[in-house]
Amino acid sequence: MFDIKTLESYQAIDNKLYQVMDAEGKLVIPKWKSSLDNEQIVQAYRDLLFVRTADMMAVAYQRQGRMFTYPPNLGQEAIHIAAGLVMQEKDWLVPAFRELGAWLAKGVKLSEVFLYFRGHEDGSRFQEANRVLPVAVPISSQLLHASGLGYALNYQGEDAAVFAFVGDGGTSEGDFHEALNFASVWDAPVVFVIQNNQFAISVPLAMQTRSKNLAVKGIAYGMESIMVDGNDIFAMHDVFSFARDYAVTNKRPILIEAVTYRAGAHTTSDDPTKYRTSEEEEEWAKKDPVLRLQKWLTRKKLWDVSTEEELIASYRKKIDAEFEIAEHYPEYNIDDVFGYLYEEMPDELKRQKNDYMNFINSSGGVK
Ligand SMILES: Cc1ncc(C[n+]2csc(CCOP(=O)(O)OP(=O)(O)O)c2C)c(N)n1
Ligand SMILES: [Mg+2]
Repeated sequence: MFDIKTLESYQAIDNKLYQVMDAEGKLVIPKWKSSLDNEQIVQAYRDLLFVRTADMMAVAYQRQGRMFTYPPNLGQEAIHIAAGLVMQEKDWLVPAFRELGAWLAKGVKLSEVFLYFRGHEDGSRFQEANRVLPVAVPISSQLLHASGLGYALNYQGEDAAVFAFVGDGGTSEGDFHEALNFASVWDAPVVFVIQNNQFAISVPLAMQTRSKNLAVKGIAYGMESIMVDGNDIFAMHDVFSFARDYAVTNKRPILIEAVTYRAGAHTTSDDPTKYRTSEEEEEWAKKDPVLRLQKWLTRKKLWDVSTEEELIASYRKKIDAEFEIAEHYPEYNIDDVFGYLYEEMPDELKRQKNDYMNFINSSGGVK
């Protein structure tokens, strides 16, 4: 079991990485036992396949001109599914914009995700999800909200945690440091998760920081921190389970660096061949989180790979149906885009609205 002693033996300052199974799906910690039973692990694998399929289809919808933009999750899914297994209903999820599996686990509908990336603000008005903030595009701004939520949980005497996500690039923003400092000083139960996917658009990690790793940044704020293999769902699940318990019991924040790789483009507007090599991509493909769990399950005779094609075909149908909902959702009212900010619209905003109306008229109604 992962406990405080385990945490102490994986000091970020020593550059230690917590890993349970290697790229071949073989255990690197002898006698390790999961706190999940076999059925839960198989379900986690199915969930990994589902989000991977949905993610890849989202890219395809965008390529078909049916969605404006999309940030692929490819290669990072184990982090999200592991978080989904640990987060409880009363916990808050504070996302950045690349955590599809975690959003779905919290009850966000796939149709809402598609609606959001089709540019409709109702995609952030979750019908069934509890305690999830909307996607935050301004990098790291969400972490301040997370620390505030953690403070509020304490103030209201609730035993719950906040799961807050940020990217490696986000750790260079002032908001990251302010949020960590605030959470530590005010004992906010926030599980900060850095998804270190090695890139901030085209900026590689080596140009982002001179720190040994990103987990060490927590030390300066006096909080526990740990570096984990983000492509190892068992390692992520162990650490998330510990971190939630630690945050709620001790009313303390904790910092997790999940080391992974953004196997896809930054968004559908990006071309990674301009700034990284195919050799690097191939090296990381060998560490793929879905394949890794598949290998573990197959070795344990818990999974039959020959059933996968049919399963994925059934997922594709479900995902298409969710997309149809988003595609046929009522158009938004243009007045709502401009109308909420001021009691009386200032001239500059009137001008912008006018320009926009002219654009729509000239584009044949395309917003
Ligand atoms: C404050 C701010 N600056 C710049 C941008 C433009 N931008 C969007 S994503 C991104 C890179 C983010 O990298 P990282 O934090 O590593 O997250 P990742 O995209 O890798 O998940 C940048 C610079 C932004 N959205 N907000
Ligand atoms: Mg990144």
